[in-house]
Amino acid sequence: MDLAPALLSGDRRALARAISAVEDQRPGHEAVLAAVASRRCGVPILGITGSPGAGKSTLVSAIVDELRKRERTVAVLAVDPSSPVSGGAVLGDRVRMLDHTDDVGVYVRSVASRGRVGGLAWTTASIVDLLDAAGFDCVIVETVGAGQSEVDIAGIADLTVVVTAPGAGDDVQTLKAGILEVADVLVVNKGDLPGADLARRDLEAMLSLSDGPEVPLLTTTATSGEGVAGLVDFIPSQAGGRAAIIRRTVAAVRATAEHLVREALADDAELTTLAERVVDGETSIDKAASRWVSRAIGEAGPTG
Ligand SMILES: Nc1nc2c(ncn2[C@@H]2O[C@H](COP(=O)(O)OP(=O)(O)OP(=O)(O)O)[C@@H](O)[C@H]2O)c(=O)[nH]1
Ligand SMILES: [Mg+2]
Repeated sequence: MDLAPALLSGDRRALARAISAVEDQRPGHEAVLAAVASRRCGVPILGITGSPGAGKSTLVSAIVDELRKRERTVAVLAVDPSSPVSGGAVLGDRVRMLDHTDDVGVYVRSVASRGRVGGLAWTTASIVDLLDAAGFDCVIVETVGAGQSEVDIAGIADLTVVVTAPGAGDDVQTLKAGILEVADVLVVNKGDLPGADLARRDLEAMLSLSDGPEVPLLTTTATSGEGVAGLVDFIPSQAGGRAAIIRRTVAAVRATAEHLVREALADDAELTTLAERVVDGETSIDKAASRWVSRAIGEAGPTG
């Protein structure tokens, strides 16, 4: 089967196979990406990140419900940090998404975040391209906010939503590390729990200290859907076209380059020799490091 035309005509099995091909970097994946490239329209990408257990998946499900009420189709990509196998989705995610399995306007897929500990798989942006070309009105990417992933998702997403919830001890404290800078919208989920007001006040206090742009702060109860319509209102209603595609392609090229360089650097045969030269006073650590990196970049792949 020729994957690209089938995918473009709405064939879900072709889409699933194309995603697997990209995820595993199988032969032919570049051809599929090239074949669908002109059919991308820069659909709005919603990034959902935040504390483990904050209710991200439940919130995604509620957002899907709301989008469907508005007659918009949606693809959900759950980037699973724990599963080493593609499709070995978080069981919970699957169960919560079962509501949508009969709906052709909803597509749910999990991918593993291999190679980027706690972060996004470096192939995520290309998978988003496939979903964009497959004709969904909106793509949601859920990722656990650990390490680099907030930063990664902000590169790909048009709207980055950082989710926290009361009751998880020092949740709000852990949000401090870099996450406020990437949030376009902050959400206190589990608004039905007693600690929600306190969590909100903590975040307000934190936001008042930051000198970045003003970030809307919403409260949701994902389990009942309360507050979710207000969040969905922030999702752009139109595809962003070329500019949106370029923005996320920047993230894709960056992630792929990092991957290539990291792989090249993993071969440290020359490193011991360089270290010896540093120890013998023939060169400095800085010079040795930049030499090692230049060699890695030189060897990291085809040019063109
Ligand atoms: N009370 C209450 N519980 C909620 C709410 N939203 C989610 N939960 C519960 O919180 C737990 C975690 O929800 P998930 O949606 O799996 O959270 P998550 O952030 O996706 O979790 P990970 O992907 O494992 O990081 C589940 O038991 C949910 O039922 C809410 O609004 N109120
Ligand atoms: Mg989840």
